[in-house]
Formats: sequence, structure tokens, C-alpha cells
Amino acid sequence: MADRIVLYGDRDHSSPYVFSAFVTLEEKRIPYELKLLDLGKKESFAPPYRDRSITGRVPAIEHGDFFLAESSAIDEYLEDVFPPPRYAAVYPSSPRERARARQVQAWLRSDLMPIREQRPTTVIFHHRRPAPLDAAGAAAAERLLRAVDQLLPQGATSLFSSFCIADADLALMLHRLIVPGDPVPERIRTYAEAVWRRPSVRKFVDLERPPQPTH
Ligand SMILES: N[C@@H](CCC(=O)N[C@@H](CS)C(=O)NCC(=O)O)C(=O)O
Repeated sequence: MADRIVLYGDRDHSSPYVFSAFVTLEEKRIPYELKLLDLGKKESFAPPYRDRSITGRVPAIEHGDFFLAESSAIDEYLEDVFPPPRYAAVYPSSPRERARARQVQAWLRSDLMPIREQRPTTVIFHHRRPAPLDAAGAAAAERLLRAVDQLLPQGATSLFSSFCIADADLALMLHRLIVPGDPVPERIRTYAEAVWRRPSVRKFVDLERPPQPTH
């Protein structure tokens, strides 16, 4: 029997990183169990999760006796262990496109802090109304939109020839602007909304959430 997979997420379903691992599992149609931690109660920093995940952060997956945290490492592990063509691909096959997808993922996780701070995912998933972006937020939004304009082929609904997990991560970042009504050019909005309609993404967006985020 195949090793079972457990995905550890946050009780609020508001982590963009859990989102990424969740979408990968759903795209690949891998059976898994979702276990939720209450980050408001610092459950991820309590043993045994703290020690098994090493970082004390969500997401992590448990696959048999292997435990792994860090969302993009999880996405890549799942791509390696459940590869195409038997399972849907979540990374492009060409080395350059694959590298570009990883670049986008790394960038979204390490930059654009003013957007992440002023447009937290509660704006998307808990319909919180944010204040207008300040100058730093507007500058970060401009950098994001300029990068997407450069990366996205005209009329495309994915960065490469078919969907990859960087599209999901990028669409989430764009929805931080789209949902509260910040200006986003039409073709970029069309792209992000197409990604947002994927069943894997919808399943995460439609998860039942506590009325008040705990974290
Ligand atoms: N770089 C990590 C970031 C993970 C992360 O920051 N997770 C947050 C939730 S969004 C967390 O676990 N926070 C624990 C806490 O603050 O109590 C990844 O990509 O997985």
C-alpha cells in the first residue's frame, strides 16, 4: 500500500504557502488528509510538529516516515515523487521554463513585502477591507504588475504553455490587489481570474473558515 500523505495547514485556511501545497496535491489528484493547526495558539511551534517540521511553520507534509516543510520544496518533492505523465505536471518540463517558474515562486516568497503586509490574505479569504496602499505598497504593486506584464504572453492564461504551480502562487499575489479593487490591467486580471477558476484553486478558496481569523 502506498504511503499516506498528510498536509498540515492552518485552521484559518489563510496561508498562501499552504495554498500552494494544497493546489499541487489537488492538481495531481493525490489522496491526502488535511490536518489543521491553530497558529493563534502557536500550535506549529509545539512538539512534535515543531521538531518534525524543523521550522515550526505550515505547510508541511508527512509522507510515510518523511516530513517536509517549506511550500516550494513540497511542490517540487511532490512533482518528483508523483511525476507526469501518470500525474499532472505542476512544473514545466523545459529546464529554462522550470527555472523561471522557480524564480517566480522564490521571488513571491522573498519580496513584495509591502503588498503582503498591506494586503494580507484575509483580504481575499475573509473579505477584510484594507486601507489604501501607501507609497511603498503602490511601488511594490507597480513592480509586481511590471514583472507580470513582462512574463505573461499576450492573451495567455498561464505563464508557460500550460498551468504550473507558479501560476497559482502568482494569481494569489495578484488577488491581493484584485479583490480590494486596486488597479490591475485587464489582461493581467483576466489571467489571474482564469487561474482562480481552476477546480484545485476553487477548492481552497471555498474551504469553510472560522468567521474571525485566529491568526
Ligand atoms: N517560506 C515558508 C513560509 C511558511 C510560513 O510563513 N508559514 C506561516 C503561515 S503563513 C506560519 O507557519 N506561521 C506560524 C506562526 O506564525 O505561528 C513556506 O513557503 O512554506
